[in-house]
Amino acid sequence: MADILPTLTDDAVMDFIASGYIRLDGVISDAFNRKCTNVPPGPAKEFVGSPDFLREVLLHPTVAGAVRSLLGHNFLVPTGGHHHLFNAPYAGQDWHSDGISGAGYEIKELQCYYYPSAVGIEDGPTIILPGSHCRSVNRDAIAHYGDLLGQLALLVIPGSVVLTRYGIWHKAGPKFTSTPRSMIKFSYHRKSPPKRDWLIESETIPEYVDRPGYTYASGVESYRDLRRRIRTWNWLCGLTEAESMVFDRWRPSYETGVQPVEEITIH
Ligand SMILES: O=C(O)CCC(=O)C(=O)O
Repeated sequence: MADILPTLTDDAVMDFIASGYIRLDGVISDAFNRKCTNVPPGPAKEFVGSPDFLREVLLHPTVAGAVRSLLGHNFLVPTGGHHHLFNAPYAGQDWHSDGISGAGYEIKELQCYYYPSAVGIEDGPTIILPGSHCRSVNRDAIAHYGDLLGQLALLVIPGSVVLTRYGIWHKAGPKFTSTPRSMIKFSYHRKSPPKRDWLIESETIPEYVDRPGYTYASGVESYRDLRRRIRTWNWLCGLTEAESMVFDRWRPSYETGVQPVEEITIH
C-alpha cells in the first residue's frame, strides 16, 4: 500500500479554496521528463497507466501529498489521461471548463496538468482564470471572451505539475513557435468523507480566513465567492450543516433561525 503523507497546511488549503489551483514547479525528474518526448497526442491511457508514470508522477510525494491533503486518504489515483500536444503555431483555444463541471462547494476531483518541458509565453501556455472554479457556466457563453483581467498564463519549467479544482476556466493560449508544447492531463478523485487531516498545528478548527477578491469580480460576486469559500472550507473540515452555520459569519439574517415545520405548534 502506498503511504502518502499530506503536505498542505490550513493556510495552503485556504489558498487553494480561493484560487482553485496549486503549482508545483519542477518537481518531476529530468530523466522522467525526457521519457515523455515520444508520447503521441490524444488519449494517454497506456502511458499514464504505466508503472513508471505511477511512480514518477502520480505518486510523487510532493504531488500526491498535495492531493492527499485535499482529497483525503485512500484517494483514487488516475489510470488514464490525455496528452495535449501542439507542434505547429496555433491560434489557441477558447475559454472553457471541462466535463460537467458545476458550482458545487465540495472538492471531489482534482484535475492536474503535467508539463514535461518548459513552456514560455510564445509556446501556447495553458491559461487559467484563478478563482473561476465555482462558477457554473454555459461553455458557449464564455467561449467568446478574449483576455480576462486576472488570467494567468502557466509559464513553467520542465517537470511542473499544476493541480486545479475541476471546473476552473482554462484554455491553451496562442502558440507562435514550432517547438512541441506538451501537457499531460489526468484527474484524482475523492473516496473518503471530508476530514481536516492535512498538516495541522491544533485540533481546533479555525474559521476560514478570507483571501482578497479577484479584480474581475464585482462586489456581489466577491461576496458570493467568500460565501462559497467558507462553505468549501467547512465542508472540507467535515463540519455538519448546523456546525457550518456557526462558522459562516457572513450568513444574512434571513438565512438563519430555521425550524422544522413538524416541530411547530400553533397556539
Ligand atoms: O493544452 C492546454 O493547455 C489546455 C487544453 C485543455 O485543457 C483542454 O482542451 O481541455
